Amino acid sequence: LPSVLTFGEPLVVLVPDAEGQISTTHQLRPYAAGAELNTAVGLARLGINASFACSVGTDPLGQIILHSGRAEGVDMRYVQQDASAPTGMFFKQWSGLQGRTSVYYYRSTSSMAVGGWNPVDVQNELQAGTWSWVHSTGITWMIGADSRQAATELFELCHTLDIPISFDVNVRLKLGNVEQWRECVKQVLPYITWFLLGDEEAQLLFGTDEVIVIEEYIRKHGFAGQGVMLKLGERGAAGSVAGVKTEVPVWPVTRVVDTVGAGDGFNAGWLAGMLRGWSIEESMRLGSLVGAFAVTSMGDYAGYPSWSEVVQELSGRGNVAR
Ligand code: KDG
Repeated sequence: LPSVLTFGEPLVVLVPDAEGQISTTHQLRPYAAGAELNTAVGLARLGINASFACSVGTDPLGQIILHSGRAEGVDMRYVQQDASAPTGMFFKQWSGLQGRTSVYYYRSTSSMAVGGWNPVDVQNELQAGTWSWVHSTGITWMIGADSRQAATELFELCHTLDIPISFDVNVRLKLGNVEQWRECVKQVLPYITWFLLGDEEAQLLFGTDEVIVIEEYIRKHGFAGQGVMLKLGERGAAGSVAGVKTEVPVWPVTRVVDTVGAGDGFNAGWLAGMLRGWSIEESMRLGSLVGAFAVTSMGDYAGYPSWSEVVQELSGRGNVAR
């Protein structure tokens, strides 16, 4: 099977054991997270060779990232360890309402944001043909100037080498305003093969969540790739490839615990399908299934399924509500 590289900022997330305010919680559990690491884990669980590149601090949180990725079977050899800055982190606060989670970031001084990440090793491996697909998100562009520079160079190199790129915009307004996010999209559009986004992001950036309109718009602004994948939450997902629309429904879930990480899960499922040579619709259905598993638990990727669970679900046996 082909192998994938994802790159971006990993974060340790601290999740309270119980519902309620963090200020009155006594137990917090650390999990590895970060959009691109989540997707790498999702791919690895689905049997796809996945490597992850980033920089972490030489602190214990960096160890959590390394150990967690390795435990999931992600190739972590391109994770640089940087003594100059710590690993980023965030807290999740669970409101107890359906899938509502607030997040609080502590990342502005992280190794990826200010440590001067310089992935020369990744550039060499790209040139050597190690990966057949690359995935990242807009967060990598928005956390700091060095990260943006390194990420742009990697995308330029992939483009030159004809390596397909999927890019999920992953808007985080705590990292920049809408105008800055539009700038980021404009900058990457010429390099990417697939543009992935969620419905709220579509409304923010383009004022519509009609996937065909979004594809038309980005094609007028430098996009020359394959198409757009739009994640619509409870409405499922919609894709547009050269103006042809494909829709899949949401995979039903009995109890939504936390939706953070579901979009990254969708990306992993969709990509795993595409890399297995499935049709776009089948790949989207797999994305939707992984997204459904994702919302059943509190860690970002804790709920992602293994390949055998996926096979069980797709064959109509088993139940997503666990
Ligand atoms: O998609 C999940 C991410 O939101 C989470 O892991 C943290 O990378 C993160 C971010 O920037 O929000």
